[in-house]
Amino acid sequence: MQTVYSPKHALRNARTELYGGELVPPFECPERMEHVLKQLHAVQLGTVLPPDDFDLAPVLRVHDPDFIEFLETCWEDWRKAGYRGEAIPTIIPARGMQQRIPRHVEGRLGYYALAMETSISDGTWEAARTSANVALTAQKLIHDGQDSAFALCRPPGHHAASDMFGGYCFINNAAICAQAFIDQGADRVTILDVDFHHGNGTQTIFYGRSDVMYCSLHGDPKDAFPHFLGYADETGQGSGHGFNHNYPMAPGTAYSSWKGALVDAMRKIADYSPDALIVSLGVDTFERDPISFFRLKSEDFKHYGGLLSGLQIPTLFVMEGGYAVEEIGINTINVLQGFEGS
Ligand code: SP5
Ligand code: ZN
Repeated sequence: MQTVYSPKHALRNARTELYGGELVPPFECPERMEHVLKQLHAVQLGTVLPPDDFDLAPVLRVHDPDFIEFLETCWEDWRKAGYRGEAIPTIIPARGMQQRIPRHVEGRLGYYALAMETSISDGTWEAARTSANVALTAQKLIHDGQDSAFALCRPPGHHAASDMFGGYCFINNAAICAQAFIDQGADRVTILDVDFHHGNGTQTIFYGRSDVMYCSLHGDPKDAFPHFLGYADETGQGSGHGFNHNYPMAPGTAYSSWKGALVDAMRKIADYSPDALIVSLGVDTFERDPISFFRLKSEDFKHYGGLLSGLQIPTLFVMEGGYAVEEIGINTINVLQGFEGS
C-alpha cells in the first residue's frame, strides 16, 4: 500500500492545549508522525509519496468559504490585535445568543470554534492545507485504480465541520475525500470512523445525505469528547435518514465488544455496497492512550485491519487521532498490515 505524507505537518506545532484548567503541551504533536513513519519503513509497507498541490476547490466543496478565510487569516489578525499567546477562544455564541459573525478576531475565533482545547498558532493554516492535499493525493490513487492507500494526515480532520474547528482538527480530510469521490462519479461512499472520538464534523457534513454513509465507533458522548454529538439515536435527517450509524461504547470497552460493533457496521456497509470506503483511522482506542478509555491491544489493530479487507471495497485510510506516542506507529501500521494480510 502506498502512503502519502508531507513533512510540512510539522508547521502545526502549537505550544498550548487547554487541558484540565492548565495550558499543557498538545497531545496532538509533530512527534506522532515520526513514529508512524519509522514503523512504516520498518515493515516496508510500501512507497511514500509527497502530496500534489490541489487548489482549495475540493476543500470548498465541503467547507464554508468564510471559515476557510478565517483559518487563513486568524493568526495574523490575532497578532495584530496585540495578543502575545496562541489564539484560544474566550467566548462562543452559546444558547440564546446571536449567530452573527463579529468583526474582532476574538469574536470570529469564538464563532468558528467548537472546542477550546485547540489553540491556533503560526503555521497552523499551512499545515492544515497540506494535510488536505495529502488526503486528496491518496484519494486520487484510489480513483486511479489502487485498491488501497494511506493518507498520513496531520493535523487530523474528523471533528472539523463545514464552519467549525476544534478537537485538534481544522479541515475535514475524510469529508473532502468523500466529496471528491462523489464529484468524480461515485454513487455511494462510506466513511467508517474508528477513532476513539465521535467524528462530529463528518457526521454533520453528511447528515442530510444518502450518498455518503457515516458509521462511527466511539466513546459514549455522555463520558467522552465531543460530548454533544454521537448518540445512537442520531440516524440521519431527510434523505439522509438511515445513513448515519453511531456505536457509542462505555468506559473500559475491550476488543471483543468493540469488534462486535465493527462487525455490525461492516454488515451495514456491505448492504450499502459503496464504490469506496474511507476509514477515519484513529488509534486512540489503544489501552494506554492518555486521553481515551477503550482497551484495544496492539495485536487487535492487526486483527480488525484483516476484517476490513474482507469487505473487498477500495479503501482509503485517513489518519486521525492516537496519542500514546510511543505506540502510535505500531498500532497504525498494524491496521494496514492486517488489511494487506501480512
Ligand atoms: C482527532 C482527535 O482524536 N481529537 C480528539 C480531541 C480531544 N480533545 C479533548 C480531550 C479532552 C480529554 N478529556 C478526558 C481526560 C481523561 N483523563
Ligand atoms: Zn480521537
